This record gives sequence, C-alpha cells and structure tokens, in this order.
Amino acid sequence: MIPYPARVDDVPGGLAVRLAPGFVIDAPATFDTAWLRAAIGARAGWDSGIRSVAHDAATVSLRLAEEASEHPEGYRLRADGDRIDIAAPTEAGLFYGAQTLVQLLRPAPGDGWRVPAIDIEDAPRFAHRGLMLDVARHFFGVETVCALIDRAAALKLNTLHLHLTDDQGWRLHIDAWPRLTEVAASGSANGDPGGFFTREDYRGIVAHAAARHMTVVPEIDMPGHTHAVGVAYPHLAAAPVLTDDLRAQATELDQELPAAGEPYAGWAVGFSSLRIGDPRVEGFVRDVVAEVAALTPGPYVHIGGDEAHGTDPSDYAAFVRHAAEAVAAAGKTPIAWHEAGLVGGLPAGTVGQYWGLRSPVDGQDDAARAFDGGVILSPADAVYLDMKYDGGTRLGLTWADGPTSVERAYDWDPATVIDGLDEARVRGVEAALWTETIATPADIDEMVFPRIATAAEIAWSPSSALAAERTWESFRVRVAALEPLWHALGIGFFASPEIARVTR
Ligand code: TNX
Repeated sequence: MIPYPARVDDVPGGLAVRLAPGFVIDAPATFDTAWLRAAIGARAGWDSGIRSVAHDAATVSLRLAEEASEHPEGYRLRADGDRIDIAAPTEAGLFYGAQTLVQLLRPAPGDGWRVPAIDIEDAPRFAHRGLMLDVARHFFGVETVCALIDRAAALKLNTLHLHLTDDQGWRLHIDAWPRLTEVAASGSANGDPGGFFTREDYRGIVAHAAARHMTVVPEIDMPGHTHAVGVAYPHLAAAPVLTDDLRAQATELDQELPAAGEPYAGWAVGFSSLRIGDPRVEGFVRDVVAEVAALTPGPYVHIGGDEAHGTDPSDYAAFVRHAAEAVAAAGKTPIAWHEAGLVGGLPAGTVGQYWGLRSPVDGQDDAARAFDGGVILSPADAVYLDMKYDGGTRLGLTWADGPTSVERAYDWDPATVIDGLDEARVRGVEAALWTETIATPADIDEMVFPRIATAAEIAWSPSSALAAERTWESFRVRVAALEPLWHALGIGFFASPEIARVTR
C-alpha cells in the first residue's frame, strides 16, 4: 500500500475476503458507488456493467461514523470473511478507505480476487497533499487533466495546483481581458501547439476534482513569467530584461531570446515583468484575480511571485502586496512562491510555497518562515517531477542538483527542510510537474509515475507509524506491488530499474 497507513494489523484467525464481479456495495446515498465498482472492476478486469447479485456474497460496506477517526480525512478499514467494512467521519475518509481497498485487491490463483484479512486505521500527516501541473509551457486539455486527477486521488492527494499562466502562454479565458486567450494561448514551448480552458472547461475540471475530493488551486504567475500578457496587451508589460545570465541560459539552450510582444517558445526564465505602478496594471490584476476567484470554489488563489529577475525589488514588493490584497479582497487566501515571504505586509494567512533544494541557501529559510499561513514544501531536488531520473532519461531537466532518482525523491522529511519551522506550520507537500520538455499525456505518465508515489507517502503517512515501513527497501517493494494496478489503468509509468519487479 502507498501511502502506507498509520496502523495496519492482521485479524487474528481472520479469513481473506473473496471478491467476485457481483459483490454488494452498501453505502450512503451520497457515495459514488459506480466509481468504486468501476475502480475495482478496472483492477480485476471485470466488465463494469455487471450488477450485484446476492449469491456473490461479499459485501463492501461504507458507513459514515463520527467515531471512526479523529481526523476529517481519516478512515477505518476491516476485511474478514465475507465483509469489508469501511467507516469514516466524512465522505473524503470513505473515499480514501475505498482507495486503500482497491490497492489491497490481489488475484487469487484459480479463484478470482481477494482482499487479505486486515485491520487498518489511517489518517494523513499533512492537510495539503498536492500535485502541480504546468499547463502554460505545454497545454493539456480537460480530459488529460481529469485523468491526472483520478491518478493523483488514488494516492490520496487532495490538491491540484494548475500553473495557468507563464511566458509561453495564458491558459484560462478571462472575460474582462479576452485577448489573453484570443492572442496569447495559441503556442507552447518548443513551437508546439497551445490551447486554453474556457470557463466551462475550468468548471468541469473543478467539478471532477471535487468528485475525487481534490481542491483546485489556480495560479496566475506574476509579476515575472508574464511575457504572454505583453503579447496580448503590450501596454501592460515591461520590456524583456535581457541580462547576462539570461543570455547565458539562451546560449546553453540554443534558443532565441524573447522580443517584446512576440510569442515566446523557449524556456529561459526571469526576463519578463508587468509595468508595475501603472494603474492599468493594477486594474488588470484586480480583474483577473476577481474572475479567477469567482470561478474557483476552493479557498486559495496562487499569485506566483517566483523568479522575478527582471523586476526591481521595491517594485516587486509593492506588486506582490497589491496582488495578495486583491486575492484577499476577492475572499480567498493568497499563496505565493517563497521569494514573496521577505516582502512583508502580506494579508494575514498568506501561505508560502517553498521551491528551493532540501537544504535551503541564501535566506530561503527566512523567506519560507515569514508566511504566517505556513508553508507548502516543494523542494525541487525531491518533488520536481520534471527532473530526469538518471542520465539516460529522455525528457526533463537537471538544474535542481542533478537527476532525481526515485530513491532520492523518497529520502527526505518535511519536518527538517526549513530550519526552525515548527511542523505545525508545514501545511504539507506538493510535487510539481513543469512542462518545458513534457508535451503529451504519455510524457506526463513517464515523469509522474512512479515518483509521485514518494511525495504521496511523505505527505500522508504519519512518521511515527512508519518506523518499520518508511524505508526505501519497503517502499520499492510496495511500489512494485502497485505496478499491476497502474498497468490495468493504462498508466505508462517509467519502469525504473530501482523498483523491485513482480509479476502480477
Ligand atoms: C523553476 S521553481 C520554476 C519554473 C520552471 C522550473 C523548471 C519555480 C517556482 N519556477 O519556472 O519551469 O524551475 O524545473
């Protein structure tokens, strides 16, 4: 099982539960039993049209019960004889118990499928368990995003952060500023085709995420990473700042440097900025933030704030405060990349997202600690899913301290990244898939699986429960046990030589 549960026990004298296609699901009317039947059917290879029949005795019972867990996302699962009982205080808890059940299914030679007799009590260590998808460098449509939601939710992740805007494209229609998507969404990095979400598309993603107990966090990255804004509305953008560092980046990548107002298909970062101090820019930020907030039922709007190398520091500070206030005024909690922490004067509750290495340098600790709303940890050398696995990886980058093997991705503890930060102020963990080199759904699968499982376990599994199981040796065997499920779901995961191989 991944993430490994807080407590797992045998049932003394218990019997494995045999599951056949006609098993019975007994659940509250609000629970999506069709989803569970399809999830189990997909693993077992059963036709999802099969209806339950009484003589296929085993019952999966899902029950809402306040006392089942002290944690709102916790659950209790007990399998023995002809019953699997899942109890939880909330629908989310039932959903996570059901996800554990899907992972427990094993083929019984000559005898269908079984779930071992087992007693599990489980709850997450962190409230924020996220995956970020960059749809700006390469655009991915609703279907791909929804498939990724299903895959992330199966590992008990509860947040999808959409990086909706960057130098290469603007990916969400904004009524008040229609040229953003009319003009600045048609391309992607490397000259690949672009695209954007209509309001309906975005609502569809949010609804699908909600059905899988995931919250969508939209990011509008500002004031850097905004070249696309200037393609649509030249009067809002400052001229690209082409520093020596940027020239070096472009030479190394063998890519053109951006010209003002021209679409950008390279990967250099840090040259673009908005025209800070211009009242039209302030109006733009207010309009965009208000529309995005209104479309988003979740409590957060992410304002970016990273790598604004082309922005004067005092302009940066003024801008970030303004953007964060616009989020607060729209009734949401701002999230910003950690650089924004040192600005000071951000609205109460603003959350930081740390993207440095596992060992912070140059005041990154101070920046991360400065957010009174706490910090989401995305250490780039652990959870950046766009890093190569090893020297031979077809896709990906290596800037975050070289390739990130699966073992390396697994080898860190959220409690020790930011010096002097109390664990209670760590909101959780978020893996990030930046997409400069990732262009297709198959590319996503290859870079996300299996490493996403490391982040899922680090974010969910209570550290105390894992004395025996939170070891690389245990993890690599448990990931291998998930591979047949991933096969059954059509996930084109990277068959890492680090993972123990099993047959079915
Ligand atoms: C850093 S970390 C970025 C992104 C890039 C990524 C590539 C951070 C907040 N920004 O702009 O896409 O590296 O790995």
